[in-house]
Amino acid sequence: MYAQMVQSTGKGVKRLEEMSPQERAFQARIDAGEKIEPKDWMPEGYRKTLIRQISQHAHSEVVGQLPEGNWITRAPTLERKAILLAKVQDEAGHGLYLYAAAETLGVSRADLIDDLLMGRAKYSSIFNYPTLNWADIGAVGWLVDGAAIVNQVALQRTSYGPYSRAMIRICKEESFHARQGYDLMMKMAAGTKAQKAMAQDALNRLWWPALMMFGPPDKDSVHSAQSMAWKIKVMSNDEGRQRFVDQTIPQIEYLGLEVPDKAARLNPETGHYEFTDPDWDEFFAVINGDGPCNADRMRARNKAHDDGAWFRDGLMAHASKQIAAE
Ligand code: FAQ
Repeated sequence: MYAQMVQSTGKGVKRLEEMSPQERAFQARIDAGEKIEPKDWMPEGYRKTLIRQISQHAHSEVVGQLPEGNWITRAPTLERKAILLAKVQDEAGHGLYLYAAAETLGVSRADLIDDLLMGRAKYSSIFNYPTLNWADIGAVGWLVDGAAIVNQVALQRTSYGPYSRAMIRICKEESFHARQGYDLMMKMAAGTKAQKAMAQDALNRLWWPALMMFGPPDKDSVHSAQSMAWKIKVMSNDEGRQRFVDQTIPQIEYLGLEVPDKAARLNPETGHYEFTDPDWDEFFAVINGDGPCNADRMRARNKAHDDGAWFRDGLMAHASKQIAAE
């Protein structure tokens, strides 16, 4: 089913002979590894693709606060609560850097947020899964931030200057997120039988959605070819997924947990793990609004936005008074 959907929207790369002289000069700058800055000329498709990707990334950071935010009041110790609070706050900050980077492309943050709240914009599929037990908080930091880092480290080399600079800063903070997640998993895996079972359960449930974070298989990816030619993306979806699996399976073994994919095997010739694909029909259902928590997430974001109206109004009133007094 999903293959049909992808074929109907699939796109290739614009060939050199189809480009205007201006587009060719732009492509030459990209090929030479130059960064593109907000005031530079850019093809409309480049601008639109960046707005789509950066804003979806920003929405993911903001919606991504919800599954973990849900556990702040239930963190088992003061130390864990302080760590989780700091992490969730960091995600809000990442959203802000990314909205600011998108705004350099001539869109307004208010419009982008409106797109999210009205269900017109996507955010990462992973945040439509629930966090059911305390070990999920460890697994989110370890697996979700871990997968995000694999992608974001590559995105530090993206061709658009403001996005690349935002990624450099975000990656520093994400490394702390992943480490605190793994630290929590180490405690749970080395704890009582019940704690170890919670850790395994969290891993079993989040493994497949974490693999989906990298997007559909390369052969079905709509945007990859053009985005990679423009170096908006510097790594393919399958490459990212492979890197993540290669780094994570040894970490699972170190924890003494079982790899959820019973067929996963290290291929000694390639040095890479062979692994089972996640259920791509489930992935497309989730990104099209039909995942376990899509409705909850949208309700929570809309409520937070409505509840914050008085604060935005106050800021605007204060700013108008200051302008009037100048
Ligand atoms: N979820 O043609 P492609 C984080 C959509 S990190 C939802 O392959 P593309 C940190 C895609 O938009 C997570 N939708 O797409 C954190 C397109 O639909 P469209 C966020 C997905 O863009 C941790 C369609 O499928 N990171 O939040 C997903 O070339 C913990 C076809 O796919 C980023 O956003 C998905 N997983 O490659 C926060 C990184 N995958 O737009 C809080 C930047 C694909 O045409 C707590 N983004 N789609 O309607 C990227 O690198 C790329 O956008 C990919 C997808 C690799 C995600």
